[in-house]
Parts: sequence; C-alpha cells; structure tokens
Amino acid sequence: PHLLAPLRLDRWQQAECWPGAIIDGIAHYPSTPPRLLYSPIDRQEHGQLLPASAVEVSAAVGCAIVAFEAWRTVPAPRRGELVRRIGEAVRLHKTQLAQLITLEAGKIASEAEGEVQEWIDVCDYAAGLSRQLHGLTIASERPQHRLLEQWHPLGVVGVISAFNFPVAVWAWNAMLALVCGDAVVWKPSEKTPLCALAATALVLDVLRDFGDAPAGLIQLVQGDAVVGDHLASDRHIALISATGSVAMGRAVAQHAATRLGRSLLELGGNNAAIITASADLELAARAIVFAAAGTCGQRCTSLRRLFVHEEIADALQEKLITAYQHLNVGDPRFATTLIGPLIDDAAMKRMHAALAQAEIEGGRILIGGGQVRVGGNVPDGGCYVRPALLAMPEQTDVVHDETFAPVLYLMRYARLNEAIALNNAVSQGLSSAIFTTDLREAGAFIGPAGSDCGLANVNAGTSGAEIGGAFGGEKDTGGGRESGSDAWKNYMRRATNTLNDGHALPLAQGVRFG
Ligand code: UN1
Repeated sequence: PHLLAPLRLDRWQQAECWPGAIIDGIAHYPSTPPRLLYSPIDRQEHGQLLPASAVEVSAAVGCAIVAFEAWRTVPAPRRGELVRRIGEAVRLHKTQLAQLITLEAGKIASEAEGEVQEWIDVCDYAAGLSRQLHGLTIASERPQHRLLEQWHPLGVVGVISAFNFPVAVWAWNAMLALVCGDAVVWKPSEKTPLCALAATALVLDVLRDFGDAPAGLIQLVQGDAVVGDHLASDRHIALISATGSVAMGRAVAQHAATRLGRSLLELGGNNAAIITASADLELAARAIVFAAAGTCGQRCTSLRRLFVHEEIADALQEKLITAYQHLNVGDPRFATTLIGPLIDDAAMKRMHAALAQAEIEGGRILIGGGQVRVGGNVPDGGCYVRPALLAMPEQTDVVHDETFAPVLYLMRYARLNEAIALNNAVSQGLSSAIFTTDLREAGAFIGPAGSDCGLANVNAGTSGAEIGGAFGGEKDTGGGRESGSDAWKNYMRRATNTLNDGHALPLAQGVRFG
C-alpha cells in the first residue's frame, strides 16, 4: 500500500482485483479467469488481475482512433509540452516507480531507478524533438515547381513490451509516439502489470490537467500472448512495436504482414565482447561483470559470449572469477545486493538446462550456476542463482542460444578476424563490444566488415545504452530501431508534395500529352 497510494493506483484495486484494461481512462474488469500476481523476490502473492479479452482490445483501439483524430491536429510543440509535463511527473514519482519495478521485475534499486531515468530522459528528448520533426525540400526538374516532404502523425501505435524493462521500453515508444501525434495501445508483459498500471495512472493524471489532450491517447490492455496477437492483428493498428523474444516477434510480424501493417521489432540478443591482447583488463573485467551478471542477465543487451585473446585469457579469467566470487546475490531491496532473482522458475530451469547442455558440449563451469541457499538476505520462494562463467572449447550449439539468465561463455581466440567472425556467427544481432587500446582493432570492429550488430561499442559493455542513440539490431533481433537518432520517423508517415507556383503545366520526364 505504501507504494500504491502515492502512484494513485489504489483507485483501481477492487477487492484484491486489478483491471485488465484502462480504456479512455476508465478501468475495466473483464469477466475472464483471474491471474494471480507474484513478486519474483519471494513469490508472495499481491493480488490478481482480470486479463483483457478481444472485446477490450477492440474497444481500446477504437477509442485510440478517436483520440488520434483529435491529437494529430494539435501543434507538435504543444504535444511536446504534454510529454515535458509527463517527464516532470515521472521525476516526482521516480522512487515509488522504481520500488514497484523492484517488486515486479526484481531489479536492484539503482537499476530500477536507472530504468525510470530512461523514461525521464526520453521525455526530455521527445519534448525537444517536437520542434524538430522536419522533412526536406527537394529541387524540382520542372520550372516554378517545388518538392517538399512532410512528416504527419501516423495513427494508433500498438506497443508490446517485456518484463525486464516494464516501463522504459513502453516509454521510448509512447513518448515519441505522443509528440509525433499518435495514440498508443499498450500490451505490457503479464509478469509486470502493476508497473503498467502505475505508468498509465501517472500519464492519465497529466492528461487530465493538460486540457487539450484526450484521455484516449494512452490505452492499456493486459494479458498474455493472446492479447498481443489480437493487438497485432487489428487492422487499425498503424504500427506495432514489439520487444521480447524472437518467437514472439515472429508471430507479431506475421500478424502485421498479413494485413500489410508496419512492425518495429526489438527482439533477442546474444551479445558478445572481444577482449584483445592490448585491452585494459581492469576496465574490461568491470564492464564484463556488469553486462553479464547485472540485472541477473535479463537484459536483451546482456553479455553472453566472450572471445578472449589467448595471450591474456588466463589473466582475465582469474580476474573474472574473483569478481564473480564477490557478487552479492539476494533480495533486491537490500542496499548491498547486486544481483536480484530470476523472474520465475521457468527461467531458472532454462538456465540449468543450458548449463547441463554446455557441459555435454565440452564446457567447464569455472564459477557459479547453482541456486543460492535461503537465509540472510536471500528470501524463500525466489529464484536466486549464482551468475555462471563457463569455459567453452568453441562456439557450440548452446552458445548460439539466448538463455535469458546470467550465463557467460568464455572462448579463446588467436586472430581478430576469427573473433569478429564468431561474433557475427549467431542468428541474433543486437549488441557487441570490443575491448582494446589499439586503434586499428577498434576500427576493424566498428567498420563495415566488423560487428554486424545494431550496437557496436569500444571499451564499453554491451548493455546500458543511452536513449540518444537508435536502439535495436539486425537479423533475428528484428531490424527495428527505437528511442533516439531518427527513430521518430517510425511513428510518422511521410508525404511528398509537389507544388506548382506557375501558370503552365509542364509534365515530369518531359512527357507531352495533347
Ligand atoms: C531491453 O533489455 O529490452 O541498453 C532493453 C540497455 C537498456 C535497454 C535494454 N538501455 O541495456
């Protein structure tokens, strides 16, 4: 309750039941079988949710269309003002939102606050952007003619997000969509519904005070994959932006493609770092530990593969083992904890299956992998594991999989091109890094024949990207780019206009007609 009241969430709680949909600012309690809500910290139940059905999805989309039709003619800088005020409200509630993220996703305070900070940052970015939604003017081949390009609001944007970033990923999409003049329907992860309700409550309060912004700009439909499928299949959704597993992305992309809708996909990563012989090992080790073990290995940008030059492999391995020994695993609400729980039993089973498979494929666990015993700051009921570091003889089958857990496979290499080829040899293409003090090695890695990922870093880990850059990756990662740079163009439609200022009607390409 101390979390829910300041976020004004208690208004929606009816006898331990949470609404599966917020449509036009009104809570809906569908007559669907309830879903029990647990915290990954200790599996304590904290209520139940009535998931949305196809009816609520259609209603939410319908209301979003009405809101869009009003919002698209509001001047973009005024739309930016709305997002600026959302940013102010998020600042005021940063701590409570972060605590809710800790409760539902199991993140430690600093990472949960960092996630809320991403929302704040993207508000600032989007507010500025609202005065920069610019197109080109282009020289015409015809006398007294001009070509220009305009970016118009697109329509209703569907957002499907994952448990590991329960507010930030939606915020990257939603804050940009709002300044671009769109309305948003959100299907969050079924594992983090209270975060979604809190974020929606906060935006609705800002909308109410704003005046010329309809409540229907932000709609929420909660539930599992079926709800996401309804959203992705709805032909009124102009863009479906989905973050999560490759399997989910494939399903969403197929639904959208059937109706020739747009999709924006940010899917799995199987991110690697190359540590060359010239690397600053102290710095590399710190970056590796945060990227591989931080967030309990549950970021799409988490580090999963390590290619270490054979000359420094023993030294680095030793540093990593020492660092892993000191990782404090436990209740994420304790200030000294660095690694919180895995999200659920299924995640832990997948981790253990991957470790067993790795051993069959010739791998050797150097440290970690086991479940942490209950006691002290390790509560009963949660899935607390020791981050695992394994030595692999080569990039075997299991290394090609993204196991969403703190599992890091260490492999040795002799030549840089060999390591770059291995970096690129997996089906995913999200994030990558090289640690080197050699300019040529860095250049090779970030050049056209280097890393094939959407993110390629030098002396910086694979995770923890800033919002200012375009975020996303290639191949099975889905090809989409969200957040900064020119990702806003995804949320708008481009119109090319030809303007004739003259009295004659010259035809393009010199065509004569009559
Ligand atoms: C994700 O895990 O889906 O770069 C997003 C990062 C964060 C975002 C991760 N800024 O790790």
